[in-house]
Parts: sequence; structure tokens; C-alpha cells
Amino acid sequence: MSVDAVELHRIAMPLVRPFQTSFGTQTARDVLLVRVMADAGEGWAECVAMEHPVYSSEYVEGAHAVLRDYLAPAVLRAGAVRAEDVAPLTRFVIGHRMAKAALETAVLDATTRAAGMSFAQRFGATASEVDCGVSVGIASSIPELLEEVAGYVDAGYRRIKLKVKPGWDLEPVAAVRDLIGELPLQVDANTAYTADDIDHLRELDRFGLLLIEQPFVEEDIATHVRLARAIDTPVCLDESIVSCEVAIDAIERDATSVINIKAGRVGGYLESLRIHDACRDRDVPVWCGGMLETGVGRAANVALAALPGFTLPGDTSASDRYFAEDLTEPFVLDEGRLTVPTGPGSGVDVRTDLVRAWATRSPELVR
Ligand code: OSB
Ligand code: MG
Repeated sequence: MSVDAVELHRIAMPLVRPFQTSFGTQTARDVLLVRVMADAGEGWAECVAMEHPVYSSEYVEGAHAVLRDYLAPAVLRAGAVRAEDVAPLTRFVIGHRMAKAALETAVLDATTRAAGMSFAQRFGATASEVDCGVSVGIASSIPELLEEVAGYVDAGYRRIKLKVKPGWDLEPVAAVRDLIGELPLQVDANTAYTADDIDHLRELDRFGLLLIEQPFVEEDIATHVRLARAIDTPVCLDESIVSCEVAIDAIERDATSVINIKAGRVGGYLESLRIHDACRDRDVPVWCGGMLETGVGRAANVALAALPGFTLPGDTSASDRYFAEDLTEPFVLDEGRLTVPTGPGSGVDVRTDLVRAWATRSPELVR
């Protein structure tokens, strides 16, 4: 397939409720969409970079610039491209994995659509629906947190994940455990703790958590190893895992016994498949993380989460957990599960009328 042009769109979508993590509060999603126009047809993808560089070093304005100035031109120069070619063609750019992932996914959408093949088929998915969890932000009080969690339990979510930070951990976890009984529960610290907190974090063991996600900074594998030795709760890495090589290294060093796979963070769905396979070979369970995606990114995540190694519920929540109206047909929870799209490519159609209506700037055409 030869790519004729790459169009970059920016839209703003208000969240149905503010989402607070240890790194800040978001009230809207500033989304960068990538549309690839090729001889064989077009493809869409969403870049998961956040508005500010506070989850990782990437942020939407930087992703936009690197796509426009480096990544899209590299693919446009190449002649015939397959999704597998995007990573080698853009390897000369260091990092910027979320931007690279968006371009690769748009090419993958175009090529699989043209071939009449779904992402699920292309990825080797084996399930037709996936178990869903929900990530719950830091609340302003315990009663408010419990009210939010109760709503998700009523909606049918199969696992609750609480965002924690120093000063918001044992008390909310105890209250939620009390409310939800045996329902699977896990916590995510987004790097908010240090080695001095190891004894404190051990107190989480009494709540029977599925896992504790990314307590320490992303480069600090050694402190995760120390915690994993000290605690019964499984340690799970998110921010640290930026490639398959890093995943294997962290597993071999016993820093992590579960892995959160986010395609954007690791440079794309093809790298995600490699991580899935490596984890499966080593009996390490994986689950699909989320970055508050619209239906565009969610469709691909749900297809990924349908692979056999994804044995834990993902942060693949329904559209209405995030947005009043989604950019695609909404993903709707059915008994705590989402259905894996079966149509060609991502299997969802971008509502271009909404892309226009929600645009925060004019689309940029790179050719
Ligand atoms: O750490 O998993 C995270 C959202 C934005 C950035 C980082 C994270 C998250 C979430 C929400 O936890 C996952 C989702 O529901 O999409
Ligand atoms: Mg996380």
C-alpha cells in the first residue's frame, strides 16, 4: 500500500467527570487523530499522548509536531508500506512511541480494511468479548469515592482499580474493599511512591489486591524488585514497560509479575503482540491498559484484550464511563464485558461530522 497523505486532526472531548491521578486532574481529552490516505483506502487511529507530559514524556502537542515533521514524511517517502514497515522507517526518531503507535495503527487500519480483515483476526484474538474493569480516580472524599464505585459495580464492571498516592491509599482501599466484597480490586500509583514507602505499601497486603501498579518512577526497576520481595501483592509495571526488551528484562529481574500492556506506550499494537507472546512464554499474565481513549482507540484495545494471554480484566471500560457522546458507535457494557469488533480494520467508523464539530484547530495535511 502506498500512502499519499497523512491528515492530523485535533479535537476536544469533555470527560463526564474529572479524572484525578497522582500526577494531576483531567477534565477533557485533547485528542490527536491520525488519518492515513492511501491508494488502497484510508485508515484512522488515535494518539494516546495526554495534554501535558505528566504520565510520560510525551504530550499531544509534541506528538503532533513529531508526526507532522518526522514520522509522516518518513512513511510518505517510502513508497509501498505495510504496518510492519512503520517501526523500521521511523526508528531514526528516538522515543515518541505514542506518536509512532498512532501512525502504525492508522496504516494497520487502512491495510486490514482493504484486506477485509478485522484487527481481532490480524492480532490472533481468540475471544469474542472481553472482561472489563474500570479505573477510578482520586476523589475529594471517601463518601464520594464510594458513590462512584457503587455506580460502576451496578453497571457490571468485573474489576475496580483505584488510583492511589501518599495520603490517599489505605483508607480508600479499606472502604472500597468493604463496599465491594470479593470483587477483584487493584491499585495504581502512577509512580507516586519512593523506596521509603515500602513498609507502608506492605500494609496493602491485607486487602487481597490483584496487584499494585507502578508505585515507583519508571526508570527505577531496582526499587520495584525490592518491593516485590517484601510484599505479597503482585507488582505490575505500566510506565516502565516501553518495549518488549524492557518487559523481558523486568520479568527476569522479578520486578514485575503482571504486565499492563498499552499499545501507545510501547510503540504500537505489533510491539504489544510481541510483549503478549513473551509474557505468555513466561507464564506472566497481562491486561490491557487504557489512556481514556475514544471509540477509535478503544476498538483496537478491545481486539488486543481478546488475545489468550490477557487473563485479567482490562481498563477497557464502556464509552459512557468517559464521554457523553463517543466519536464512534459507543462501546456498551453487557454483563461486564465489551464485544470485540468484527468488521474490517478497527471495525468502527469515525463520525467525521463530530471530528469537524469538536475540532480545536484546522486539520493539517502532510503529503
Ligand atoms: O496509569 O493506567 C494509567 C489514564 C491516563 C493515563 C494513565 C492511566 C490512566 C488510567 C485510565 O488509569 C485507564 C482508562 O480507563 O482508560
Ligand atoms: Mg497505570
